[in-house]
Amino acid sequence: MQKRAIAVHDISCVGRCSLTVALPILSAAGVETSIVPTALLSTHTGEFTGYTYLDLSNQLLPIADHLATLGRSYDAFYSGYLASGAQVDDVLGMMDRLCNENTHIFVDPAFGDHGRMYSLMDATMPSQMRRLCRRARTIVPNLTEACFLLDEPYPSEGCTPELIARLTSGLLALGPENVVITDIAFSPEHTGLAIQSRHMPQPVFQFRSRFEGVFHGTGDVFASLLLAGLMNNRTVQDAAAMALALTHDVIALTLQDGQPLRYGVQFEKILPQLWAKLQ
Ligand code: PXL
Repeated sequence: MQKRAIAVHDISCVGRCSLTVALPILSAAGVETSIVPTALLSTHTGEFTGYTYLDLSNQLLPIADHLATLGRSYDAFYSGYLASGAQVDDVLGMMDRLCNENTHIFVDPAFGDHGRMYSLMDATMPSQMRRLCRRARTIVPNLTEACFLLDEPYPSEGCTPELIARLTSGLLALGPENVVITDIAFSPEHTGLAIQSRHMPQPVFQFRSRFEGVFHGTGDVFASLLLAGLMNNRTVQDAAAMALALTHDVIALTLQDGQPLRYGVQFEKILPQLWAKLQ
C-alpha cells in the first residue's frame, strides 16, 4: 500500500523551504502527501526584508476536523515551521484528530539557527516546541534548536562529543524514540549529524566535508529526505546517511550553478537519485 503523510509547515512562496521542499521530496519518494500551511509568507525570513506574513492558526483545527471526517489514517505526521508558540496547541489538536498509534510523528522544531531564533519567533517557541517533541517518535532539531529546547547555552566556540551526548540524551528524555541533531561539527572542515535512538547508549556521528556559506532551507531538505527514507522502511541511521549524502550533493550543485544563496538550494536536481536509491 502506498504510504501517506501529512505535512504541516509554512508556505514561503519564494526561497525553497518548508512545504515547497517537503511536498516535492516526499512525492518523489512515492509518498502521498497532504499539506496544511501554518502561515503564508512571500519569502522565507532569512535573507529577505519586506516579506508578507499571514498567520493561518485559525485554519488548522477546522481543516483537521474536516479531514478527520474522511476517515483516512496517516503513516506520518510531519510538522515544521510554525507561525507562533501558541500555534503548537493547534498542531497538538491536529495530532489528536489525525494520528493513530501507528502514525510516525516526525517533528522538525524549525525555529532558529546559528545560535539565534528566526526573525518572527516569539519567546514561548522553545517551551512550546518542547511539547511537540514530547509527542514525537522522531525529532530533527539543529544544534541551535537542541540547545534552546534544553535551556543549554549555544556552544559558539565549538562543541565537544560530551556536550552533544548530553543534548541527545536530554532530548531522548523528553520521550521520542529517535533524535537526530544536525549542524554538528568538531572541526571547521566537517559538518554532520548526531543520531541517538532509545536503545543506544551513546550517539553515533556522521560527517561530510563542510561548504563555506549559509544555505537556507537545507534543514528542511535534510529532514524531508530523512522522513522519505524512514517511510521507505530504512533504519534511522541508513535514512540519515542517505539524507546527509544527498543534502551535501545538493549544496555542491547549488554552488556550481552560482545562483544567489537566498533562493535556497537546488534540491530538484537530486530527486531522480532519491527515487533510484529508494528502489
Ligand atoms: O527553513 C526554515 C524556515 C521555514 N520557514 C520560514 C523561514 C525559515 C528560516 O528562516 O523563515 C518562513
